[in-house]
Amino acid sequence: MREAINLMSDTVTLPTQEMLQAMATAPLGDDVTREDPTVNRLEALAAERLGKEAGLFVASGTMGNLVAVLAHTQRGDEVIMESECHMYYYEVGGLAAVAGVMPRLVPGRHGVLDPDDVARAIRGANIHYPTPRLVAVENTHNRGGGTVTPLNVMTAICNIARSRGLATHLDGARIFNAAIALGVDAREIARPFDSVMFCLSKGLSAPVGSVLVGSRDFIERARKCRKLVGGGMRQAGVIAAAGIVALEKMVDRLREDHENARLLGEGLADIPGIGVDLETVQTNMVYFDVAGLGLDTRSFLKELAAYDVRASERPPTGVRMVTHRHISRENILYVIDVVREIAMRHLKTNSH
Ligand code: TLP
Repeated sequence: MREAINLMSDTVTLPTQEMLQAMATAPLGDDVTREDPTVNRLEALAAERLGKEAGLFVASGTMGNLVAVLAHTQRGDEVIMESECHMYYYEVGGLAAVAGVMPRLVPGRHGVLDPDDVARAIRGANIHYPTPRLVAVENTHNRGGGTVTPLNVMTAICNIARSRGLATHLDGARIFNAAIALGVDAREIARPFDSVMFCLSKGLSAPVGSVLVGSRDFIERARKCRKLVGGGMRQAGVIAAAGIVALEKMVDRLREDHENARLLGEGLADIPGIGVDLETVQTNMVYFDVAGLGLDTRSFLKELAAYDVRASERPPTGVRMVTHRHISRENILYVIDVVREIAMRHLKTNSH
């Protein structure tokens, strides 16, 4: 039987042999008292790679974003963010439930914010208003299609925020995908932001973990916030060891995932009844719509599963496919064939 092709997310990637080896031999200590040499090494490496003073290893991207918000804000403050961003959409309402902040949503274009809209969303001082404290940007933008915000746009947003006294945070879960797409060092993307969170456990293939980076002062506060949410891990070097390999060895290969996503997007765009906006296929994601086949997301995914292909749902009629290390060019060609077969079947049925 053919092995299942799992395009649900790049989070499904398994650790490499080199990671497992590093995990087995990593020097360990108690990280709550900063005595885990492997965690310390990962945090320093992450800070250096993103051009910031310090880093903090966290259990997940969700925890990294939450800890950043906790460290930047006080309860009742307002945080300006894109309407479809992950922090608002997929993080269990932690912004409200834990940090007690008010999200102020600004619609972007495929997830990319217009700096003028951000400027308009920042309110002046008024006895009636919450205090605007933070602007959060997501690059690459997940629900936007894995889209990339250009450097000049990020700089403009951060300059506006700073001039109005607000801090800036980047949800850079996939910052290295953005760096490859923009053809720049990830430091350039991180530069204008006060804090950046990025994930080791997505395309970079580490089994667990994300890193939050920023100034020494900010990370000091964030460390306390991490403890508050139960994220003080002990011999965490056993997982940080894989993160070091992820950063040192796994970044350049993300290029392949982008090429495969492009191949997939173009292949799907050619199939009648499948709607793909190729403009949004910029990194390792392909979003498409199956309404043209007279199907909803659930029934399409069921048919896809019969061919051992998995993808994630964006109901009512949307589907997301994410390319990663376990997806080959040959897999992509197979998936395009399968989708064509499903489409032909339905277009024929519909025309009867
Ligand atoms: N995204 C996941 C989940 O939404 C399922 C995915 O499959 O894409 N920021 C961004 C932009 C993300 O895409 C994600 C995860 C996170 C933060 C949160 O990271 P984790 O899953 O480690 O908490």
